[in-house]
Amino acid sequence: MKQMLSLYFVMGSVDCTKDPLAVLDEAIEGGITMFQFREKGKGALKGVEKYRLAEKLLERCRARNIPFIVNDDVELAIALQADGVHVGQEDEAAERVRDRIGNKYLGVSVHNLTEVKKALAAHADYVGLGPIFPTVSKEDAKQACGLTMIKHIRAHEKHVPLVAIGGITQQTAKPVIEAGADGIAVISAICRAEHICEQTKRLYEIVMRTKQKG
Ligand code: TZP
Ligand code: MG
Repeated sequence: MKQMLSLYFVMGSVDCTKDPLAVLDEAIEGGITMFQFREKGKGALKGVEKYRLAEKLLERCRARNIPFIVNDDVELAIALQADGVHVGQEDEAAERVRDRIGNKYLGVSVHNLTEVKKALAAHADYVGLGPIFPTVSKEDAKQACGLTMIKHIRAHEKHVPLVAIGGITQQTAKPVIEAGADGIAVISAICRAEHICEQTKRLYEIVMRTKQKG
């Protein structure tokens, strides 16, 4: 799990300025280790259109052995036979999701140590902590928690698989890993890059190099 979290790409059609399939292809080519389909925000696809896009993105991930996680839509994850589900604190309770998805991966968004402990009690496979820094990609994002929250959680929960999210860039990936995260989850650092594949490769190298040192 900690290996898979290294470079976790999160994306939906709203985040892309070009064809999401092309964006995902380039990101996979660049070395992402996990993918989350997060179809959210203004203009997000719904119903059958959402399903069709998910299906195509899943196919790309399957071909390259990249775990495919669905954000906050248990029905979709089950229908697609996706690899897992990611839920936030305001979504369906993690315990219930765990019951519904059996042994698929379960990720839970957290903001503090109490929420980490709750997620672990609900048998989450990993937690996503954030926003670490201010983000442009989530309308209802809470206040940035900074690197100190990563350190705080790591000091109390030494083994929890933890991916950091929110405003992480090529400049901040290294300190985030040094603070104790097992990986970085990014939207805009990849989606808004001019050369997606090259940018992804750079992020991958920074994460891997920093993890090796730790
Ligand atoms: N959850 C907390 S911050 C965030 C989510 C989904 C958005 C991350 O996007 P970016 O562009 O990498 O800051
Ligand atoms: Mg959610």
